[in-house]
Amino acid sequence: MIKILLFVCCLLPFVTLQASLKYTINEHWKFYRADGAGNHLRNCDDSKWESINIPHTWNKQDAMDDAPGYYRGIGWYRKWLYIDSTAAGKATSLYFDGANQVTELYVNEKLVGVHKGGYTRFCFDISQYIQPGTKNLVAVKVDNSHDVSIPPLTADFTFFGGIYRNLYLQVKEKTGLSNGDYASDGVYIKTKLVNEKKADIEIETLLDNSDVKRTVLIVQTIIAPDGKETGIGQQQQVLAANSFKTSFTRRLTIENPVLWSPETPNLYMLKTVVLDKQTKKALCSQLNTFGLRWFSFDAEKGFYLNGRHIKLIGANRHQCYFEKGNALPDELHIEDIRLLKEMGGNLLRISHYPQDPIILEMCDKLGIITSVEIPIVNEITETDEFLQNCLQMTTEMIKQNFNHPSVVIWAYMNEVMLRPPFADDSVRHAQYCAEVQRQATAIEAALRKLDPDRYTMIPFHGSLKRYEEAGLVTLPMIVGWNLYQGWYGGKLADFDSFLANYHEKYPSIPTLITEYGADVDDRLHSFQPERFDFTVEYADLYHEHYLETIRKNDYIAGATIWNLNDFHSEARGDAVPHVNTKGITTLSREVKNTYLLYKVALSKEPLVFIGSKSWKYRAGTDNGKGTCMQPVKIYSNQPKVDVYHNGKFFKQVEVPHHCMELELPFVNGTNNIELRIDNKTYDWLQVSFNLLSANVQQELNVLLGSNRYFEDRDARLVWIPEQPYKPGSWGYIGGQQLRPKTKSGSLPASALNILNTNQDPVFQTQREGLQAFKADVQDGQYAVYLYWANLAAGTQEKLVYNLDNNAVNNDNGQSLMNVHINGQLVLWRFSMGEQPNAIVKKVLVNVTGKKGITVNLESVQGKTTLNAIRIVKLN
Ligand code: GCB
Repeated sequence: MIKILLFVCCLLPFVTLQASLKYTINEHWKFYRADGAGNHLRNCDDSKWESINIPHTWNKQDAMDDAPGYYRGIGWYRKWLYIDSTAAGKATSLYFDGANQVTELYVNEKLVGVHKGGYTRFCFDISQYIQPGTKNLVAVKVDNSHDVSIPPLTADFTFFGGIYRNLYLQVKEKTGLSNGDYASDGVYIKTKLVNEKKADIEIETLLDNSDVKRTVLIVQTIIAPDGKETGIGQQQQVLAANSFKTSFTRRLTIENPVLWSPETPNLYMLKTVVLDKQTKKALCSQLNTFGLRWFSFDAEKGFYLNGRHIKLIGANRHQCYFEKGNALPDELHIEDIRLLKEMGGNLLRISHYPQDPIILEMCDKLGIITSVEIPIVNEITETDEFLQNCLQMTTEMIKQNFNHPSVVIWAYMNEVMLRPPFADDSVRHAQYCAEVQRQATAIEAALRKLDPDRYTMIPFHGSLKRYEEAGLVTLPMIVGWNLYQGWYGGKLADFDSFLANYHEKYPSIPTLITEYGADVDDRLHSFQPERFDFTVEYADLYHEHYLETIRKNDYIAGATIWNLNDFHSEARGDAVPHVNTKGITTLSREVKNTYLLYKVALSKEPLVFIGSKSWKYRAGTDNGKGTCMQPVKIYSNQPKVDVYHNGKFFKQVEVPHHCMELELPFVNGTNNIELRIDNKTYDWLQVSFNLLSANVQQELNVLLGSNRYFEDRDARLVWIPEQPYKPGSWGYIGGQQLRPKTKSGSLPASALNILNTNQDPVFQTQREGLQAFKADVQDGQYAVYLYWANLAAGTQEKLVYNLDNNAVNNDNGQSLMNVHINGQLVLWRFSMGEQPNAIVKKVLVNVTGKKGITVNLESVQGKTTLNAIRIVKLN
């Protein structure tokens, strides 16, 4: 051994680590969103094709527009790629970090290969197709059509098509580490046994040789987190001509290992250098990061890392971003992991598919524990082809991500029994369940074989019976629960009872809460929050309740909020159409109230925040004292906070469970709110308040049929909830709030996507059957704007994950009405039309004789309706 060490030490200084090149080739691509014969041929005229850079998706616009659906089909990419003459006699490949979802690669008109699946990496050897020293035609056909044999089949997220992650050119010697093992980098570092005293490691290395028979030396050095080389070893290997994935294993022990944990994310490195035995020339070199830790899940006590109990709390993440779809530059991926870390999160469920490699790199680096899963969502196809694709993704996921210390769980089949397709046919249903179980058993076996040192998990939705029927409950090592009691149905306390019952029945299965969340459009507020109103205040209540339950029950090993970020889900309506807004940050990652709640609860630093940070424009009626009392949320992990209002001490408040609500007397105009402890300012917010006198002076914006406030940030104005008319004031006369009916109740607002507006909530509530809206304004000239949208239009797709909250058809037929303002007919036989279109009618009104404004609605057919009204004084 000493001899070997001496030899290696003498040898390494002469080794250059540039034996292989790998760099992105993302620029100067031509793109065409359609199929076409001959697109891979030299003579194809691509001069009119779009010029784009990768990462790229072709759906970033149509996934957000008003037309239902988005393009799911073929797109072509072409590029003339210069490959240097030094690539002659080497192994050249193209390495894709991800393209959705079937990719065909052509080089110089020849088909090189096909890859199926939109979320894992893949690599094609193009050595025999290229001409080094010249430009080579690379043409890539990508297809994101629905394909019954490729998961995901359906899901609550948009399947953006395109080459949406980095694409690399790799040039290596013909002999070296293999990239042909499911696009892994050919080195698997297995941390077989780790404790405080030692770590037993097994390194499996795979070598390719597309050359003549060769003898190589593989020199592997461990570099400790402090930069010192701790273990060095060398092995000689004879590689037959044209031999691939030749495997050899080396075992070693690291004494007194420096452990990896969320607080101390220490990383080791393994440096592998492959040398030609005779010439001593370095053929290949590579650095692999790994970490040393041990962990276990206990069904009663939760999660242990390095022998220490840790409550795991974090979030799920989807990979999309505002106006970018899923095509993100690295820095935006990195920012998400930073956001989670800064919140105090220590767990990331990488849902529902493997993500960009930088995600796990950042989790390793920042100390976030992770679970990664393959994208089987909601359902399966009962074929072997489907299962084979699932198994291929399983293998890719594990092999490509094997060395990350942050990964502790491999998962699959998210909510696979959500809506089994043959629920009404017991025989067929039993067959489907049996097939789900067969496929799950095969995937579970593959996971355990490929990686015996990590846990497996299946995330279920809140119906234990369905998973019992499919025989899935005792199959994985951990059961994940996606629970939405108090959102899709029931009440908040049902979360606690559901889990307690489950745990009593299956006390020996470790439990994670893999999802829980409530939608929030952070432009919406309510002082009477209720489920499905999309307000900040309801989501606050929801998360405050869930967080407390999760923290106080040890058998709940941990939980991941659904979701770290709002994400695209094209078929959704709701307050922000095409977006699932359960994020604790928005699509462009502005933090919501709920993010602040977790940050305060999880952080060890003293923190104090004013809630509703983004609610900068408020309005309300004068209480006769020149103020309007409205609540403000305060988050703090300190027991007492001093509140200052417009520079004056207002009150000292106690914050018992990280948050409290304070009624503050808002004045007209600027309201500076400041939070101090011991005279040190911790947080500060400026709110502009529109104090409405009982009889409107300047403007009035009222949402009819609604208890919500809505902030129009473009116009910097606030919509307020309706009230009944009182003389000397304003309000509706007659009618009732429209509450769209669902199977099990009703909704506070319509979930329809309102066409031709991005202020959907203004149109999504309605008062029906009303006789009038009256405002006792002073004399003068006014613009009166009347808002409508047909909320009975039945165009919204029914969403499976909405459970019983899809509105049932409430079409009462067309309504026709006449509208009079101050006795004058302004709209005759007015109809809202068949679509839920945003309609705004503007009428100028002169008010004289102290008569105020009265809008009368008279039914010609069906019920009268009005969605919102805005009155603005012109002079
Ligand atoms: C779930 C699904 C997730 C959905 C989420 C929701 O249970 O696993 O994909 O996005 O619910 O928001 O409904």
